[in-house]
Amino acid sequence: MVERTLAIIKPDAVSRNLTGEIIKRYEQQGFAIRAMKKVRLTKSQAEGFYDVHRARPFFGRLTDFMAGGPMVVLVLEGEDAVKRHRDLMGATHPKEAAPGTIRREFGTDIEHNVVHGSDSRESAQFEIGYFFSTLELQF
Ligand code: IDP
Ligand code: MG
Repeated sequence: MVERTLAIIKPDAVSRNLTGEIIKRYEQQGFAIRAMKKVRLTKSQAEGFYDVHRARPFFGRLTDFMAGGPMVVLVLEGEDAVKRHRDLMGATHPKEAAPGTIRREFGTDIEHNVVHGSDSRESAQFEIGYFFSTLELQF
């Protein structure tokens, strides 16, 4: 089934000039980029995005990091996009991520793992709406 998912090139990757390298991989895997922009979140906007993790011990560090610099957010579309994108990203901890995945190749540690991807169709819908208006998703 053709579906959409949200990808984020996180602030660590943007500051390390990895944006182009990562976008190239999305395109090489056949995803259509339906929307894309560069944004910098406030602390409270980062907290809203990661609301499901509010009770976790790493929530403060995670949201400081995500608000710490600009990021690139994209809507990727394709067959089975949510899972295919998660497979391309690799496991949360870069050391546990499979060879060839984005996190394995570029991630530093569990807190600086270069990319985000929605983990279900439901979270994709919430996350896409968090960053993009209907008007920005019209093509
Ligand atoms: P995911 O990004 O692979 O979906 P989640 O469990 O949703 O992983 O966690 C969101 C983000 O929070 C991760 O990408 C990572 O940056 C950070 N994180 C997750 N677990 C830990 C942890 O145990 N310690 C520190 N940071 C964590
Ligand atoms: Mg997640």
